[in-house]
Amino acid sequence: MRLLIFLGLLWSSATRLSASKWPEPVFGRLVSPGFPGKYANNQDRSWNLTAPPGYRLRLYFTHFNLELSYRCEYDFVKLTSGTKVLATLCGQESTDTEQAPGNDTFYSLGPNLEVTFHSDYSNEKPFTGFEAFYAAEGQTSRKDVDECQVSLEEGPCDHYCHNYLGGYYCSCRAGYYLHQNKHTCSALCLGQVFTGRSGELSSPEYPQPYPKLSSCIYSIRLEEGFRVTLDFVESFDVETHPDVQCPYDSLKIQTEKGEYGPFCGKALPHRIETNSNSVTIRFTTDDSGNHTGWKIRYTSTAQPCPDPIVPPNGYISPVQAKYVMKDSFSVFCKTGFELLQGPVPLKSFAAVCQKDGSWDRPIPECSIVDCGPPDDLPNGHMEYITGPEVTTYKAVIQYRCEETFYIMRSDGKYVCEADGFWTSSKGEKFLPVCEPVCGLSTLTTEGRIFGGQLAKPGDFPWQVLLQGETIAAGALLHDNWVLTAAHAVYGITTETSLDIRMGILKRHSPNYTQAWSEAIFIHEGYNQSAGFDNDIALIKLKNKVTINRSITPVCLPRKETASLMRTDNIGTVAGWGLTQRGFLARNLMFVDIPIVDHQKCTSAYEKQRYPGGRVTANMLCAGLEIGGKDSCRGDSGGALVFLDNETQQWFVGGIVSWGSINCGEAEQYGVYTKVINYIPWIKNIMSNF
Ligand SMILES: [Ca+2]
Ligand SMILES: [Ca+2]
Ligand SMILES: [Ca+2]
Repeated sequence: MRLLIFLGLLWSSATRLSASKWPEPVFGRLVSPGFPGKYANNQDRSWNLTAPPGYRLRLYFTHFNLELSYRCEYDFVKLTSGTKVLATLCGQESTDTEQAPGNDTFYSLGPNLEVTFHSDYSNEKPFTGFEAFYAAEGQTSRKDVDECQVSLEEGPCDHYCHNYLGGYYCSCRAGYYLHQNKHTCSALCLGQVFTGRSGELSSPEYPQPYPKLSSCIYSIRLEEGFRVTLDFVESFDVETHPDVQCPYDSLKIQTEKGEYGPFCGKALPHRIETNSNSVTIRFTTDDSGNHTGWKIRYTSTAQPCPDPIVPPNGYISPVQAKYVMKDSFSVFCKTGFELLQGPVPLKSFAAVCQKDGSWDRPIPECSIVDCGPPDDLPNGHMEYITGPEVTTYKAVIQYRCEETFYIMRSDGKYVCEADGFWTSSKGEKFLPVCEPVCGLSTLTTEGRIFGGQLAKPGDFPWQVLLQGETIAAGALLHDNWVLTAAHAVYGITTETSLDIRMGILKRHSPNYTQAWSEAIFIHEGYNQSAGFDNDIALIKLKNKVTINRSITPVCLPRKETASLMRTDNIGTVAGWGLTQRGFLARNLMFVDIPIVDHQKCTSAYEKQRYPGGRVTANMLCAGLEIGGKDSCRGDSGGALVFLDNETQQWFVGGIVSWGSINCGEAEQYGVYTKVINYIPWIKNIMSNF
């Protein structure tokens, strides 16, 4: 039975074919890949279309948007008939060198037409490609009825009409679909959602006539707390009937609380206060009429929050006439003021209006920045300039160092800045430094006598007593370093065993200032068994000592002071070393002694062999040719000082190093480490440790 039916079907279609006035109609639609979306790169498509013998093919475009390139080399649609290229198309509109189809209709030469689409490897922006329709048509007298060839108004199709031999069909533009009646283009207008706090919506094509047989739904969806207001604007034209309410086309508005409409006619409907945050608008049309539709502008409001009160010394942003739900404002303080919520400082502040019309947090205040009590300055003090104990923004204080013994390199003026830090006029946020003044002494150079004398208080305030297994001396540098001879501290391994005393004249005085060494630096060129070259060392103290009349550092020589240490210039050396009577001195003694010609001193020691005694360029000699005045054992490491005439400060020119075994011997001299040769070594250690 089934076979019979099948044969019957075959027979009937064959009968219809032969009975047909026309050959089987050839027509169709071609689109670029992905149409109506953008086409991809590297696409190649071709279509071989064939008309029945004696017929030709007609092709035209309803949409064309390809990348434009010179001579359409990148992307193109090519139409070929047999061996002849009919057209190579690209771009959107024709230019001098490239062709776009526009409203042109293309015809094949003979029955064959090949359509080729090509896209290259890139696109500067997305392109939507093309849509084309083709159909076979007669070249002979057997003419088809062209159903599309009537005036547009009365045409059988809403959008596009496509004729073919023995019939026609309709198609629609993007955004529409062909209604099942085959000629109406219904709008695709479902599910449009608006979430902005205001906006506009209108019927499709507005202000052109709206499409037929369409059912559109628009939704306004705002957060809870907002209330939507609808205003019909510009024009309103929806098909109506004099007796029946909106029987054809209608506009209805719906909220969860109620319904408005249906609306139709030509009068603008009144404003609608929906009192809702969720509004649905439905628009349905029938299959006839030409009406321009409607346009709605919607706005929304919410319960307003009270106007924010600007705190003194602050400002708010943004400034608005009204603040409603979700609106926010920030508070900023003027320079020198900071946000304070109760006792808590805030980095920033922003309040948000809530749906019940209240702000979500209280407004903070702008409190003046307070830098707080300034730090104490070691060896100095501070004065309030702006007012007693005023430590707020722009307050000024003045640091000063203790007079005479300390000096400040900066002006010591600090201002409380907006960041809450006391800041110097150079922008520094750390304390100034009170540096000890060096080389102050009560010693005078008037009426110098070349003989051992008792030192008076304040004469040698830099003099340091090093009490180890033997005694030695040193000179205070800055307020935490002692300069001495390498041989005086050589071999001292347990550094704390070095008992350092300052501020004394009597060696056994119980009233001394005690210091301890933190580190000892012996010159790397010093070799205990190879003479006294580089006989220099530095001791770093554990703590800074307080500078006063009896403890003051000695200065280091300046470059310019080299001229004060030439032959016959007089230096002064102090110490508790062996006296002429052969005992260690109880009281600090000093002698004034002239510098001796270097050559003379060198030859003197060449004549008499002293163990390891060779005078080098790193040494100074001082003493009297007749002998008698000299430094001696126990004085080692002490400073040979000179007065800098220009600054009236004493500096260390030499360090007691070595000499004849019989101190004060004639034609033998005291030998001192030449400090000026070691300035870079001293400064390097003092600045790095
Ligand atoms: Ca391309
Ligand atoms: Ca036709
Ligand atoms: Ca209608």
